[in-house]
Amino acid sequence: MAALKLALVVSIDNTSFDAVAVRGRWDEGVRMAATLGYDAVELAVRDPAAIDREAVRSVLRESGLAVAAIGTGQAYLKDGLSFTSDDAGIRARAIERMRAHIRLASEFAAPVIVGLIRGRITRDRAATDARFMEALTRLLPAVERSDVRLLIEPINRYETDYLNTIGEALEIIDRVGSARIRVLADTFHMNIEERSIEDALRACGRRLGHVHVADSNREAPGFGHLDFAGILSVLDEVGYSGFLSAEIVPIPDPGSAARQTVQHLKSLLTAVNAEEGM
Ligand code: LER
Ligand code: MN
Repeated sequence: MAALKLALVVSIDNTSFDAVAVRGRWDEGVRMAATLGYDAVELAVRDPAAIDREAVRSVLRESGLAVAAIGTGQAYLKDGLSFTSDDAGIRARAIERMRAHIRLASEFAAPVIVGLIRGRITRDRAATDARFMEALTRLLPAVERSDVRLLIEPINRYETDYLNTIGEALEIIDRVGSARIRVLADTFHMNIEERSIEDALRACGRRLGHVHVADSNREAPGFGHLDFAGILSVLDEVGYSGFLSAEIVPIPDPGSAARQTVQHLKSLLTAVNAEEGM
């Protein structure tokens, strides 16, 4: 089994998004992740212009953690920015904001997530696809210059009506035709939307760029009924060697949820490795 690395989502701002175990005291969150044995943090950033980069850099250096990805959902949730809005001004501001996220990501050698900021279906599906494709195409030069990747994340139907499945994201990725755009597979959303989580992961193949882990109820892995042993074994099959980033609700509390994730996934990884060695 390729050495998968564990990351914990930490929000710099005090977000209202519920599946972030650590919000507010982000520096304590980073230190906690390091203590619990995580390899990295995924930083949720509303606006890169509003964060103290030096402080982030110094806490990361001190804790020895990498940045697994930069999340951008708060630019949509808090600031209403969207690539597919009917309002051309909002679309332009969403692209500008994403350029700032790309610059930040490049400083931390991390990919950038295109999640809720893709927006919802406006007018019709074809018009929405065209707007989304335009945003991605306009961002490509910055992506290439900065040597980062964009990660398109399928999100379940209760949060958006646009791009719910891995197949829909792969179709867009193939249409853009750049190896710098990959898919982000989130086990919580996949449990709602996919016919088979394993088959959807197989369909990604090399286009799989990042993985969010949460159980069926969005609690830490092992607290619901997803088959993480099966998921890890398919990730191995497709040659995925990136991060498993815990995007989980803080139940029963942030520390316990974060600890449970490490314990559950590490014990499964040990079991998969032992089986392979047999
Ligand atoms: C983000 O990674 C996500 O999974 C969504 O549910 C909300 O942004
Ligand atoms: Mn996610």
